Amino acid sequence: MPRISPLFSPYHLAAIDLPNRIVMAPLTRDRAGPGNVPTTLMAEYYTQRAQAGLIISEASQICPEGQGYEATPGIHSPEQIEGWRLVTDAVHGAGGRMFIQLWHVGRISNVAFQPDGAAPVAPSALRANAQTFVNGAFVPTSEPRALDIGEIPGIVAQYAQAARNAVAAGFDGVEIHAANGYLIDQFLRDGANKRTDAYGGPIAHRCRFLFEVVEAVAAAIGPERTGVRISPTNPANDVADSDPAALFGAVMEGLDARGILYVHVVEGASRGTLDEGEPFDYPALRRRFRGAYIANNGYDKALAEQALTADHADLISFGRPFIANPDLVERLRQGAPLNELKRETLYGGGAEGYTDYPTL
Ligand code: 8OZ
Repeated sequence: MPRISPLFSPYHLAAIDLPNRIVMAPLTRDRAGPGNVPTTLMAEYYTQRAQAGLIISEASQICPEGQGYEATPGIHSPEQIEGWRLVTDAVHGAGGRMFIQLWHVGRISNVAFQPDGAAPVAPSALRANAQTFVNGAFVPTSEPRALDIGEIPGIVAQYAQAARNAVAAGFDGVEIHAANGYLIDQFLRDGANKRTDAYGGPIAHRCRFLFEVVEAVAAAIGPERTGVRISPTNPANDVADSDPAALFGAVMEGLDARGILYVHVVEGASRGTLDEGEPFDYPALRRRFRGAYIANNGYDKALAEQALTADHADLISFGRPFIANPDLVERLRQGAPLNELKRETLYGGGAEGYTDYPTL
């Protein structure tokens, strides 16, 4: 009998039946239309990839202040909800399932994106040594201002409203972006969060913002439709922490207590490989959480099969391979070679390097 790859065994993600263990990772492509509204071209791109067990959308800002890069889609205006409806209808029509990634960039922004050219917001007034993407070019981030404690409930409420908007737009669930040095990650880490109030200092305080967001989103649309993405050792966007093992141990326990659907873990340094970044005990993280564990970063077919067989993960997400291979699922099934990624068309532009990668 031919061996059946563990990548192709079905999985019950709560009430959502996945035909395989292959997840399309969230991927920023900067192709939203005017008003940061999703387009029919975006619907075509995602629909080409609908064989994935689950698609997670590119990061999508929950409010105007949450934007940090050009032409990233939002999920806060009626036009954006309508635009996403085109996408989810097309993906569902092709037999797929899709979550949206909810994003607030915090200090990884530029005054060019902020209402009235104001300073971006962050836990503390510390500029990140990082770049954003404005008018087709990379530019430094702007100096942020520290959020007043009285502003925090309003941002938590924006996450909850974005989650309701996502359901109205036809998404099957949401992934809260708590990774890669954006607002929630800025609160989590002591390198970026110097607050002395209830949202800074000890680990329990630094986790407070994340847990409030998770509770608000879960109350709005259900914990069984709520996932969270974290990146314990990713130094991207200038975040660092003095004790990532203790911090993310507490994060996992708090997420477990709130009964959410999954945790999606960027293992290592993003845009890198599994062995880049600080060594970290990911299995110890997984043991603290009873929901699904989605592993990400630099997996190929062999590594993914190993991780599933060893019960390291329930699902594996693929990023760069999905950009260059609309039929990645079929290619993995056949063990076929993969197309090369074209870096020059990653961010911005139209169909070229987006919807024109060849299938087998
Ligand atoms: C690449 C370029 C811009 C944004 C992330 C949302 O790292 C991103 C992102 C990636 O999570």
